[in-house]
Amino acid sequence: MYDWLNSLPKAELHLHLEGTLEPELLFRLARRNGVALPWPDMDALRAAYNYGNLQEFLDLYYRGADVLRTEQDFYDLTWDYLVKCHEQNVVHTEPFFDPQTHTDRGVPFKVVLDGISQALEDGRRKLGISSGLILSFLRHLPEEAAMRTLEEALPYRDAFIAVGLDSSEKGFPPRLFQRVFDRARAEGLPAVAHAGEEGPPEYIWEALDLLKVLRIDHGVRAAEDPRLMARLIDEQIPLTVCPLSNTRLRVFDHMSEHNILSLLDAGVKVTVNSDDPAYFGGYVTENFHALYEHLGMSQAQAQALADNSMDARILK
Ligand code: ES4
Ligand code: ZN
Repeated sequence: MYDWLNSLPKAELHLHLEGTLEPELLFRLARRNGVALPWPDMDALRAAYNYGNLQEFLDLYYRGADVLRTEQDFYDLTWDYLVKCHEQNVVHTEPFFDPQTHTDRGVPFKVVLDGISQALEDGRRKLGISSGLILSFLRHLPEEAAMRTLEEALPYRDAFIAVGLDSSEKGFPPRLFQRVFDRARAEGLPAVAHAGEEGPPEYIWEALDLLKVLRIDHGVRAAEDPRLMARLIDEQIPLTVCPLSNTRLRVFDHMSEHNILSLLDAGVKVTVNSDDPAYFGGYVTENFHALYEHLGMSQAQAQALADNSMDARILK
């Protein structure tokens, strides 16, 4: 079954490039850049991959990203991910990057963007993987900081297909970012947003009605709100679900309790994605395989999930 799932052509629509930083590359870049790490070795780092919630993960994820300094670092990070896509028959990807994680440490926006963009271009040329980059704002920082980031990005407008919203969810509702998303839309940039991962269904309503998103990232808590479920089904709004992420961050205590197949069977346009694969124990195929192992996903359901991912692309 693993090989069959691996061979399915699929798109990945919820992937943080900073979350593809594998321990081997993290240590290699730390050495290359002379960055001191709080972990003595890779085993100690892997032992820290044990989170009680989203915030505990994010603290480690932002610490890890500190080794990314040069254009070559961002190229290497992105290229390694694309090779993984190639191995798993991910034929299209729409990855996120978080510019503020880097610009706030003094790494110039253009250094980050050029490294990523060059790798995506090589992915198209050498691996045949189509892609479109999503610029994501950190919601734990003020809206003004997101607005400055957008202004800094607009000279490179054509390097992006959309804007997104991520980081700590609870206490940072989508409504706080309405003006930034209005500005992005005025520039012709569509939007997606993380909502309903740890936050309530109300945040999903806000993402749809105020930020006017095309897709919801995660969105699994929509199941708590029947009116919202009816809307998602009626309008076929895609949810980019990340099963291994949800269990590692304790959104569900065990994969056997995950609601993705219930959502699929109810008619919601759900997709399978890896979120931060280096930190959550697997890339897209491993996420599909976990659904087979723990939820008894059928081949027809797997095919429907893969077809949904191709349909839900922003870049067609
Ligand atoms: C994230 Cl799993 C998750 N949730 C919200 N923001 C994120 N950034 C990277 N991974
Ligand atoms: Zn995410």
